[in-house]
Formats: sequence, C-alpha cells, structure tokens
Amino acid sequence: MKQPVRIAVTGAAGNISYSLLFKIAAGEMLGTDQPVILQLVEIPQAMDKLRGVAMELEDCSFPLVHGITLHDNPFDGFKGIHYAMLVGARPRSKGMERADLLEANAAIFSEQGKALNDVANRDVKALVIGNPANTNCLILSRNAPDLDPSQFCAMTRLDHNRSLGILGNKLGVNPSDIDGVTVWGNHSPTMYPDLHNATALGESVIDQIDESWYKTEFTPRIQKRGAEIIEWRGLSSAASAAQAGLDHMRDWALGSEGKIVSMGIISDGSYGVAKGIYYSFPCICEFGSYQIVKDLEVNEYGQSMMKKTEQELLEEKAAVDHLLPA
Ligand code: NAX
Repeated sequence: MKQPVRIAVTGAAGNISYSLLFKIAAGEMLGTDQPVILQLVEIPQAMDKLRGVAMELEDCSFPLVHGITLHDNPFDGFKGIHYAMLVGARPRSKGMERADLLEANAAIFSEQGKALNDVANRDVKALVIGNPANTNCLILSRNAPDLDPSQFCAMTRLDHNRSLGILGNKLGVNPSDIDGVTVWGNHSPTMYPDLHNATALGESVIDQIDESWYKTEFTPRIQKRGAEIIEWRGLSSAASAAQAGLDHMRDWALGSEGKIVSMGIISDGSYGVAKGIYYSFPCICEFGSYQIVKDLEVNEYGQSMMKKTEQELLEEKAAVDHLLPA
C-alpha cells in the first residue's frame, strides 16, 4: 500500500467541495491505490457546516481516507500538503466593483500563498478554482517565493471539458474521441475556445463545422456557460466544476496520456503571450509536470482573440500590482 498523501481543500463547506471531496475520497483523483489525508479549510464562520461535511465523509467509510482534519486558517490547514485544491474565494456581493472583488481575493490568496510557502511539502501542486482564478493564482504564486511558479495553476479545465461536451454532442461523437481543443487565456467571458487544431476520431473538426456556428454560437456559449447554468439551475456549476478540478489534478499528477488539456499556467512568453501572467495554454502532462504544446497554428482570428483575453489579464494584474510583493 502506498503512503498517504495530504490534500488540502479550501472552501470545503461550499457547493463545489460537496461534490469534490467525495470524489477525492473515492480515489477518483489520484487512483484507487492512493490513500489520502484530507485537510479541510474554511473561514471561522463556516466551521460548524464543515463539521457536518466531515461527518458525512466519515459515514461513507471510504477505505482510502486515512484521516480528516478541520482548520480555520491556512497555516494549520496546509501543513505538509502535497496537493492544494483552492476552492474558497470571496464572491461578488451586491454593489461590489470588479476592483473591490480583486482586492478582497488578493487578501485571501496572499495569505494562502504565504502559508503554502511556509508549511506545505516542497513539491506541492496547487490548483486555484476560486474566482477570479487566474489573477488569484498570480497572487498566490508571488506570495510563495520559495516555490516554483510552475507549482501553481488556475483552473480552465471546466471550460475545456464544456468545449468537449458541446462539440461532441454537435458532431455525434464521444468527448473522449476529440483531441486538440485548447481554451486560451482567462477563465472569464474573454476566453478563447480554439477548435482549429482539434480532431474528432482523427478527422479535422474545423472542416466538419460551420464557421458561423463556431463563432456566433459555440464560442459565446462556452464563454458564458457558467451564466447559462445559473439561469437554468438557479445555482452555479458545482458537480461539473468539481469534476474539472479532479481531471486537472489527476492529469497533472499522473499524466494526460498524450492528450492536450487546457491549464492556466505561468506564461513563459510562448505564443507571444506576456510573461508572468497565469494564462491558459494547451498542455500535455507527463511524469508529474506539464509542457506547453508549442507548435500549434494560430490564425489571425485566433491571435486577436488571444490578445483580447491577454489584455484582460494584464488589466487584472495592474489592478492588484500594488498588492504584489516586489
Ligand atoms: P460557495 O460559496 O458554495 O463556497 C465557497 C466556500 O468558500 C464557502 O463555504 C466559504 O465559506 C469558503 N471560503 C471563503 N473564503 C475562504 C477562505 N479565505 N478560506 C477558506 N474558505 C473560504 O461557492 P462554490 O460554488 O463552491 O464556488 C467556489 C468558487 O469557485 C467561487 O469563487 C466560484 O466563482 C468558483 N468557480 C470557479 C470555476 C472555474 O472554472 N475556475 C467554475 C465554478 C465556480 O464558479
């Protein structure tokens, strides 16, 4: 039997975590041979609710769960962790401006970055799910100078999975038969879901779809899918977000088996994207790390879409720059 790994989940009493925790505990993230210790982190006001969630986890008597601990601060909750699923964030409240939202979250992710820096395992992998995910990830990483920026990711896998699901439905193929889809940029309505290099059952996708469907139906639908879910369900995406978090971390840790996956990672300047922002790129994962797929063709339309979402991330960065450590 393998040694247990420690996984911290923040926002552990919230909606996404109510799905995520049970999947992790069942071995869906790191495999059914990998025991886990769950370190659940919440704000002090949510600790009672968290206790209830922990009781339910206990009542499932998952064989892989070798321990559950509850914490009201990241310096305790992140001790020795190998994986961090950072779900908790400050939601936008009524009358709150975008800059206020960025600032409120900057405070949360600065503290969590410092905590990861001080107490996490040196090989920790951290995935930011809480919004605005890309800029939260930037703040997190900049506050953890002893860790490498490549140890942090922002989640765009839900946008990637949504693209596979909706495209598969359109073409009448299984999502697993599609490869080469990339979601570029920010996890926001400026993201660019790129199908130009995608194949379904080995055949080019772009040759099988109508350009106007792609540009005026598919693209805005992916960009605004979160709002569409809220409109129909009355609640924001939870199970699909949990599944995406799980998929992201599983592929990062265990490999994507040669398939392209979209990950919000530190830009190294590839594809002309400004360095130093967390931007979603096409990646292949192997041996516990990711590589950007570098040789994809991007046409003029794609380049203008990529610039737009890059510009938004640069503006978000400028709004929090004064809060970032030098
Ligand atoms: P909920 O409001 O149900 O849960 C959030 C939980 O986080 C709450 O229990 C809250 O007490 C806790 N929390 C807040 N601040 C915290 C802190 N400093 N430390 C620890 N816990 C803290 O939201 P939920 O539906 O679970 O969504 C969570 C986040 O995911 C939101 O920011 C949401 O916008 C974001 N999403 C991101 C997605 C992505 O693709 N990157 C998609 C789904 C989702 O919209």
